[in-house]
Amino acid sequence: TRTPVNVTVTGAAGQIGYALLFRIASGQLLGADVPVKLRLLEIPQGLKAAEGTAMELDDCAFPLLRGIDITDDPNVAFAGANVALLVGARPRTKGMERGDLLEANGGIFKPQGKAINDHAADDIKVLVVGNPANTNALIAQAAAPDVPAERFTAMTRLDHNRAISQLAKKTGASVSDIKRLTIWGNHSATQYPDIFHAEVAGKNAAEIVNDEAWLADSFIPTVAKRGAAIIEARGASSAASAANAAIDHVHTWVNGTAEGDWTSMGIPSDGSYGVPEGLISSFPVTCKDGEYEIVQGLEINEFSRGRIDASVQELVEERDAVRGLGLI
Ligand code: NAX
Repeated sequence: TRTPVNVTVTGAAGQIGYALLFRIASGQLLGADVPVKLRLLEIPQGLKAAEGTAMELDDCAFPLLRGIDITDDPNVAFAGANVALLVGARPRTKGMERGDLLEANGGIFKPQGKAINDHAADDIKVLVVGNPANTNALIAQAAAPDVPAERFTAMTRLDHNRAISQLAKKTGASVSDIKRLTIWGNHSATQYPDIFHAEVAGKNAAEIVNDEAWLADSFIPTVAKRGAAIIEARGASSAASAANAAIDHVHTWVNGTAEGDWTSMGIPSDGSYGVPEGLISSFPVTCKDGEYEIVQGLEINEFSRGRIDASVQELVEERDAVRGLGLI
């Protein structure tokens, strides 16, 4: 019998946590034959609600779930962690400046990065969901110098999935016919969903669409502002779709991308495509044997170049701001 994989989830009592934990415990994160132990990290005010969720997890009698620990101590939560999903974050409240937001999140992600550094398992894989996800991942990574930098990733898979769905609608294809779509840059309104290398049932997506105005005025803003549209419609931010994307991100990272396809992940740049080394930016990646690799050699046209550069510039500014605050 396999040893259980330790999965730590922060912000476990939040709405994404509620949509995520049951899917992890049912085997959808790592596979139907992989037992898991859950570690739930919350702030003291969230502990009681997390206990309630744990009661419900018990009540599902998931055969793969081998235990649930709940704590408000990062050093306990990340002890022996193999997978860490960093969901809990400080949201931007009215009137909050970007500097304040970054500082408040630094107060969360720096100690969590250090706890991962000191206590996680050697094979730890980290996904940061909590916003600003890319820069929070950078803060955690910088606080974990003993962990290989590439183990810290940020979630752009929700954007990736949103873009696939929009492109399928536009072309009348099914989502499973869409391949090789890319989200570049920051998980923010500046992100760039790129269809120039994407395929719709084996044909180039940009050629099929053949409508630059639709790309610029409809597709890109629809994908980039989808989070706001969900809040407007639902009265609450994306939760089940965000949890689904977190499941997809880790599942793909661990189990690999399909032959001929790739996915999008926020990862530390190695300088590819002119993205400054070390920035955590979204790239097209293939995954195999638990590791990812940036898809190389894609031709970047002028339309794409400007948009990638703009999003990367925002990441540079966020990095410089957290550097100025002494967070990295
Ligand atoms: P909620 O406010 O429902 O839940 C957040 C939870 O985190 C709360 O229970 C809170 O007590 C807990 N928390 C806060 N600080 C913590 C800490 N230091 N340690 C442990 N737990 C802590 O937010 P939810 O809707 O679940 O969203 C969570 C995060 O995901 C937000 O930052 C949100 O902006 C971000 N998102 C990121 C997305 C992405 O694509 N990368 C999309 C969805 C989502 O907007």
